[in-house]
Formats: sequence, structure tokens, C-alpha cells
Amino acid sequence: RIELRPGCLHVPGYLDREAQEALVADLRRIVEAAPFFTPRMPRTGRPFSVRMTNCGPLGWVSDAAGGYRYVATHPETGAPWPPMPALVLQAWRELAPAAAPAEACLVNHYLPQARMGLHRDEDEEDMTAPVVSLSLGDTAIFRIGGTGRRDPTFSIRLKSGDALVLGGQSRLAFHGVDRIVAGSSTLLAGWPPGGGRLNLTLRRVSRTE
Ligand code: MD3
Ligand code: FE
Repeated sequence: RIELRPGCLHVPGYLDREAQEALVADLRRIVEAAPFFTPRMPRTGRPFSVRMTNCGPLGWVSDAAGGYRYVATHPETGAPWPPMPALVLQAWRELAPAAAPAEACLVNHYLPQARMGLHRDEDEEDMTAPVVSLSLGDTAIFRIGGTGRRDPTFSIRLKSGDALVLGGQSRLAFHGVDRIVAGSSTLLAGWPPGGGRLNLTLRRVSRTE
């Protein structure tokens, strides 16, 4: 466990290969029930290069008309999000032991050409709970800075099986994915089509009493 900056904990190899394979099998079933969709920027409708789905009581979505928000149902099928698998619930208990139960697990799929620009996660009401990220498949060159857009940044490689816990002073830090290292993992050779990288972000959304 490596504290990269206050509140930003990197856990290389948190999931062993067997757990990674089991989680991919869980995700395959989740995506059968809740297919990947292409989120779009508020107002402009510009598509993200990352495709997304969710599991858990709430899911993060974005489109031109409604903007960024958490909703209980899939934007295209209208069905409730599938439940979080046991491995995801266990990761939240282990990595965010002081937080209320996770409500949203966003699943991001990066084909090798996909990126995620520098942004802050500020659509949640409860900013006291950390965000937990689990990486599967190809390595990501991940960038993180401070709470100001112009603060200095640094990059780290997030490999298959790594966890990242973003809490405290890092909860509102700018971050993004500069690029995916194509062919760096064999984990996603069978699924999803095109391979690449899957990232799960586990979040508490609502405040508790
Ligand atoms: C740092 N996802 O879904 S996960 C996102 O790899 C997102 O898919 C990236 O940023 C991905 O919003 C990064 C690591 C992460 C997640 C949340 C954070 C880093 C964070 C919240 C605050 C600071
Ligand atoms: Fe983010």
C-alpha cells in the first residue's frame, strides 16, 4: 500500500489473477443485463471515448439534456442496474471500512484508443466517503493532481488487479487517464470485444444521518 499523496492510496496487486478472472466473469453477466452505453457531454452531446455501465442501486450517467447524474435505471433499457457482485462488496468493506455502504459501481470500458480527460468527481452528495477504483486488463497511464485545475500533476501506471483509494484531501483532486498501454495484459482476451481495460469505481452517493 503506497500513499501517493495525502488521501490517495495505491494498492498494487490487490486482486490476484484468480480474483480478476472471477470479477471479469461477474462483469460479463452484468453487461448482459446492463449493456455498455456511450455517455455524452452535457449541452454539447459530444460522446465520451469510454463506454460505461453500472451495478448497484445507483448508476452514473450523462447525456446532453440531463448532464451528469446518478439514476436507478439504465438510460437505454430502463431496467434497474444489476446488483453489485460479492467481490465488489468485499473490496468496499476492506478498502473503505469507515464508509457507509457503496451505492454505485461504475464500470468503464477503455478500448486501446480511449482516454479520460482531467476532471473532478463532484456529482456525489457524500464527499466524506472515498472512491475505490479497481483496474482490470491493459495498464492505464493515470494522472492525478491537486484540487485546482492548474496544480502540478504526476502520473502512475495502474495495472490489472491494482486498487486505488481516493479519500480525504484527494477526494476532490483532478485526475484522468492519459492513455492505455495496448497489449499489456492477457486478462480480457476472451471478453469484452476489443479487449483494452475495465475500471470499476465504487462510490457512496447519498449522505447518511
Ligand atoms: C481521484 N475513472 O470514473 S479511476 C471516473 O480509470 C474516473 O476509469 C478513471 O475517473 C478510470 O470518474 C480513474 C481512479 C479514480 C477514481 C476517482 C477519483 C481517481 C480519483 C476521485 C478523486 C480523485
Ligand atoms: Fe473520475
